[in-house]
Amino acid sequence: MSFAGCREGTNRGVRRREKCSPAGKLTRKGLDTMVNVIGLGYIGLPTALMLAAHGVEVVGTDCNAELVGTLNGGRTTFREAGLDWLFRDALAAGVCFTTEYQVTDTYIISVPTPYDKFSKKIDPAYVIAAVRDVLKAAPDGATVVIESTISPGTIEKYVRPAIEAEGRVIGRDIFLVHAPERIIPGNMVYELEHNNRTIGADDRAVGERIKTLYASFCRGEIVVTDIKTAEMTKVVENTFRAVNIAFANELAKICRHDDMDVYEIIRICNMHPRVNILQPGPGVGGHCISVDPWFLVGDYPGLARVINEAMKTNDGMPDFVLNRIYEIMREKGMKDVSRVGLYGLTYKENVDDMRESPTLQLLERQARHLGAGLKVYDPLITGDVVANQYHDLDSFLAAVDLVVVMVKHDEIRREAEKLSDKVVLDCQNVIDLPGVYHI
Ligand code: SAJ
Repeated sequence: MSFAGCREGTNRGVRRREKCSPAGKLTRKGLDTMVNVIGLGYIGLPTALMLAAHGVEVVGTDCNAELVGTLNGGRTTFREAGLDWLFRDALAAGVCFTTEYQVTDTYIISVPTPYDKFSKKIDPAYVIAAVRDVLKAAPDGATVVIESTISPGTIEKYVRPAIEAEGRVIGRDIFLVHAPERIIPGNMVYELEHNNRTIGADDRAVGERIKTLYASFCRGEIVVTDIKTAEMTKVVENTFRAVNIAFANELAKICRHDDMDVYEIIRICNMHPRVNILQPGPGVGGHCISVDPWFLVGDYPGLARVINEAMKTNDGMPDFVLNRIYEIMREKGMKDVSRVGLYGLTYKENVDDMRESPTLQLLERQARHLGAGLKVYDPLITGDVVANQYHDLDSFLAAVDLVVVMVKHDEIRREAEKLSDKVVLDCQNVIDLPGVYHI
């Protein structure tokens, strides 16, 4: 299911509150508001459901009619622990989904923010289009909350001018807030409820009002600050993690060079009270850690040097894995690439999200060298997305001699014994069998 945001001119119309709102269901928490959540993807949907399940009147809007139809048909659009339960609670509480923008006083925009791979800058088109569409519905006095991850200065550079161009005065007609999301795929529902949050607002009172709204479900501490600080904290959090992972990946390369055990070294170092190194892996995927730090490189190319190198290190990992495959095949006298299988297609374990996945990056690198034929399997990807893809573990294993563990899904940890007669390159350090190779 695509969560692509809507660009210009896709506004499906404006709808008045009463048509979509269930009678008698206002605010157990005393919040006299209806929230229109715009963009029902990985962030917008859980947020809309969480608000609704906690007594806030919510209408979810998305330009993708198929997605809206699926939700209205009583099905969620992606797999996530606890999401289906939350969905049931929210439906019982009266949440509804539409392609139309609502007339209300609070909007939460959570549309995607892709980045331009060449310039490394954010592409704010979806956010701007959503803001423009919201303004067609929003009455004077409404608050527009941007949840989408944006680079520092995006609101100043693009969102404020978009609002002013419509003749609306910020701080009088429209109030702006940035409330960046922080939830981790795989544990979203729990983290939505328990993580601390940041609210950036021009106006303290507006920030406090939005804080009260999020506090309807969020048990963490909610800090109110200014918009630019909120924008920056979000990107810095993901950059910190990206740089830490890059450090681990660089250590893996150093240790490989002199045949040292990087995992043991990191384990021991992390016993120091002030050291906390993350784990090396076959690359960094997802739409956050592998993307957001580039915003800083794109905007501050002369200053963001460490970040730039870290991102290049992470981006180089699929090539490093390809090289390890080549080394192992040579060592074992293996010649047939079609007997090599990649386990895992998603960007990390136990999610069905393939955005920027290291396996897809690796396959692309291989294709660029005119290579092909690697077999691929992922228990969470049911559709056919790449060539030579398998849909069950046993037939995948029967077709390969060398298994490359790219993703540590629960399945492979459970079924590790099935790899005992294979050559294994374990890029995730989860297979405890003799003779296993590592990155
Ligand atoms: N990875 C490693 N080594 C590690 C940890 C992760 O190689 O030790 C890889 C993963 O395999 C994956 C990638 O990094 O390919 C990113 O995965 P992740 O689990 O680190 O993070 P995301 O992208 O799923 O979610 C992050 C989270 N940010 C932080 O922890 C600072 C989450 O809280 C954010 O809300 C999310 O980005 C976001 O939407 O920005």
